[in-house]
Amino acid sequence: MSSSRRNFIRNTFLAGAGATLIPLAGGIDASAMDTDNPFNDKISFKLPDLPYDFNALEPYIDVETMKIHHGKHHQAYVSNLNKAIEALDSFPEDLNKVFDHIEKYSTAIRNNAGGHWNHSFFWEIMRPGKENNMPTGKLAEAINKSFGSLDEFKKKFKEAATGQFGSGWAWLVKDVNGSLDITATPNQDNPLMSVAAKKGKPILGLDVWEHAYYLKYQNKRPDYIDNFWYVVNWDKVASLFA
Ligand code: MN3
Repeated sequence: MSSSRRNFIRNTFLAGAGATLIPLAGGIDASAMDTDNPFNDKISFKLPDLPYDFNALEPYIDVETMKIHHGKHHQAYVSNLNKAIEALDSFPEDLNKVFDHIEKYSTAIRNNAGGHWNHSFFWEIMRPGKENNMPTGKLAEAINKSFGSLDEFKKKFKEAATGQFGSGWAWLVKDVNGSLDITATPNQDNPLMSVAAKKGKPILGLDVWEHAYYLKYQNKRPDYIDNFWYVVNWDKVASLFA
């Protein structure tokens, strides 16, 4: 395949990753993109745009936090990932392939590939806040089946999110049997990684690093978690669950 053709596909893929996250969730097979070369020779990851304005999640998540979180923190994961893979001969464009064998990669790649994927995901599963924001349909049924009720689910998710010592993430995952489960991961790990204590497909995730909430909530992580429920994009979560 010519390099211009490959670049076209790569740029299309990256645009899609930011907009829908479907490629990140496992849709794209890098080997299908170029049969001669299962990996692409020069990969460069890019910061996706937010799917809404920086102030769109106010008052639950403040504009300053969003600007720094996206423009500085997420950008740093992208830049450091690009730096970490610079010397490698090849690197999969589909981060799912990296997460499947994360133990084979450096700590820098683990942290920054995780950071890039996790934040791209996080932006997508939020939207401008509203009262009585809750899941519907099959997702609501599955939550009730797995946790007893929405309130019980929120309680268990909050326990996981507050219980994550130091920096990390809380997740709602769909496991291999299609059941819902809650887990937490340290640093920028996620449940797609081979090393995860509980593996599954993330359908909801909450960043509980202090940089995600400290400007507005200081040490009150539980208040940040309570307010997160107003901005969850349940339609997106439902589409990831389906
Ligand atoms: Mn973060």
